[in-house]
Amino acid sequence: MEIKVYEGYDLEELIHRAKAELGDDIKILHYETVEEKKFWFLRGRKKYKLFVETIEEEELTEPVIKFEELLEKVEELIDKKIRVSLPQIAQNITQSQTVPDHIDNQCGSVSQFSEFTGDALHLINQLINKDVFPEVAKKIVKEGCGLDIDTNKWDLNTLTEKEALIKGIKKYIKFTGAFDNGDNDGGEKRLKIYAFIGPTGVGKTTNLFKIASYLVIEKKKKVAVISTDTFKVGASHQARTYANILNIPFYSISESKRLKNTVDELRNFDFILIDTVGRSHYDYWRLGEIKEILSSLEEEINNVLTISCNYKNDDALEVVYKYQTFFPIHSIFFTKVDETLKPGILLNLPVETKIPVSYISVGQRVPEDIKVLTPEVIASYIMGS
Ligand SMILES: Nc1nc2c(ncn2[C@@H]2O[C@H](COP(=O)(O)OP(=O)(O)OP(=O)(O)O)[C@@H](O)[C@H]2O)c(=O)[nH]1
Ligand SMILES: [Mg+2]
Repeated sequence: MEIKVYEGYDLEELIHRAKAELGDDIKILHYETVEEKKFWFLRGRKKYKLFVETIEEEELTEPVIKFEELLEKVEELIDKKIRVSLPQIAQNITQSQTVPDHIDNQCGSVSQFSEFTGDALHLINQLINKDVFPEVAKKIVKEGCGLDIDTNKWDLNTLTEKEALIKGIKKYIKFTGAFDNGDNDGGEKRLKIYAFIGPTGVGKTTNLFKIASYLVIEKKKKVAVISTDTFKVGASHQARTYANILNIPFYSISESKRLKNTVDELRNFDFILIDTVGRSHYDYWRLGEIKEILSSLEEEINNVLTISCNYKNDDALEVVYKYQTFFPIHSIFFTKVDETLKPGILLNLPVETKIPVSYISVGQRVPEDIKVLTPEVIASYIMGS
């Protein structure tokens, strides 16, 4: 683009000149007048300055746009806009307490919150900020709501937001309680086997020994540990050291037959905790190997899927679904909650998969950094209190 200036005494003539020179498609930006005085006592003559924008050849030719490509781009932009602005929009709604018309019209997804008002909206917003899926947040918050007569919208009917959250958690999440739950109910004594499975480095071995410590030291249970992790260098040494400190039997086993025989020998124990080698959920071959070893046992095995809270929500869901195709999962054991500010995974995973949850690991210290999961514990971590 270039700007040309034409000067003369007749404006129309200047326009003609510009068109003759640059073609009919010129763009006139503006013109100004100046008075040209030769002597101070004479009236000056009016002179014009015409500013014209020249249009380049390329600009004139019509751009070739494929309709499908354009549509794809527009869809992409809308998608991006919705994703980026949802939490912000939720916040706006919270502040104004009502859904502004223009937002509702512009972005259909926002209307998913329009049935809520007041503290309920505030709580939904808080959950979304902790990376809770909007659908999960809505479901859970609704449990602690009643219909507000004035606005005909859902608002909290509990004293505090935390109470509402706990109500929703109780409705949608199942809790196994501690692994020795029900042991003192006078029922028949029975060997319980828990196998810790999950991706690499999530904290299976460390947390297995936290549980072992609790069962041995606090509950005076007879506990043995079997490690099927003969793959990782030093794994057996790490586990054996923990077992020695607790003074409990420890076995390192890589064949299904030996596992069966060892479990037969430990029949009079209260608990056998099995540590497995960490495997990627995409490594079907290796997951098949773990399955094969464990399936040699006739006894029921409670498979504890260990997942780190600093996993992305979608990745964690993928881990659960993939592991589920190999193992029936007794419970999800969350770890490393101390490594994230947004533990929405604590709600998303159990609500979406309907698998019960058991424990949460809150640091590296063995044995103290562990808690049995309850609705109150989850609510505290989500609310950051
Ligand atoms: N910050 C933090 N670190 C943890 C937690 N739980 C375990 N860890 C650490 O995570 C690291 C890996 O723990 P491991 O128990 O060896 O993990 P694993 O799942 O057995 O690993 P593989 O056997 O290699 O698959 C260790 O440094 C642990 O101390 C936790 O709750 N918080
Ligand atoms: Mg390990």
